[in-house]
Amino acid sequence: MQFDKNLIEKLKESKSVVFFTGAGISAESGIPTFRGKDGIWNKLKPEELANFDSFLKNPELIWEWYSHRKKIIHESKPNAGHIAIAEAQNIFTEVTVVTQNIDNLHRRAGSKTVYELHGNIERNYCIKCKTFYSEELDFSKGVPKCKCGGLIRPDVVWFGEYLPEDQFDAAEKAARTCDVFFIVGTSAVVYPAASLVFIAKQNGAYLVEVNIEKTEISEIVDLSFYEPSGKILSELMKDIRTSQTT
Ligand code: BJW
Ligand code: ZN
Repeated sequence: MQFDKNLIEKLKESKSVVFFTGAGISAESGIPTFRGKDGIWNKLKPEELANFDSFLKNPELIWEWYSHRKKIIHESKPNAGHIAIAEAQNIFTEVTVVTQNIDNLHRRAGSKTVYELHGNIERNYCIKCKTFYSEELDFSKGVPKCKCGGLIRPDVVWFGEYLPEDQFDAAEKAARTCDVFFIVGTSAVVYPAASLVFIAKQNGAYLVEVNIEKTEISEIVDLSFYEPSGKILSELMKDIRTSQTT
């Protein structure tokens, strides 16, 4: 990929960069996306599974879905896209990752400042007393229960639930103050996460989209790459580093 020289110069001068990521960045690690061409929710309706009422009605089914995804996530590794974003820390003064993913792959790739808007599949909590539980849950007697008798659920954000306030506030601040805002592998249809794109734009950030297809926000970005994120991000970081040494 031959990048425009002006883009490389612009990026070189940038100090604060945000990577806003979605399921597409983890697609190359073998984790299915929700929507888009190969999305799992072409077959399953998101709102029907990812909500608290469904969990109360049929916790076995919801746990079956999360246990299946947990297994895929455990067997996966960060890909070239996650690694390129972690490498960006060696290029820019400030790098913030704002992710909608629950898979922990940004941290595993080495990214230090990661805000998780929709939780993390490695944590769980009791719906009654809010006690947190680690990953090792006991499924031998069916859906895991807390000492207090309450059902244990994954610590993820379902439809109709508030995002963790500290994570969203920090993400919003980063979106407001960054020079460049990358939007990587997200359909940008889920709010309030997608509102960060508009916040970044209103505050003068340069918007770069990386996705394999057009999305809801494609019309408002400054630059788009319609190719897999692993390829684009690794080539882009390599070009910036090479140009820094010449
Ligand atoms: C690649 C690639 C490659 C593939 N390289 N790219 C009407 C209007 C506006 C908002 C609403 C509304 N009605 C209701 C709402 C609110 C609702 C919402 O946004 N709904 C819309 C869908 C209509 N939002 C909420 O409910 C949120 N909470 C909230 O609003 O609280 C306030 C409130 C409280 C109480 C009452 C009322 C309001 C919470 C949203 C929670 C979302 N949760 C999920 C599940 C998380 C846990 C889990 O993982 O199981 O989060 S849903 C799911 O969508 C998941 C994702 O994080 C999220 C976003 O998806 P993402 O990451 O964008 O993935 P995809 O699959 O959509 O896209 C992948 C992209 O990758 C595609 O574009 C591909 O092309 C691309 N791609 N390969 C580059 N190699
Ligand atoms: Zn409890």
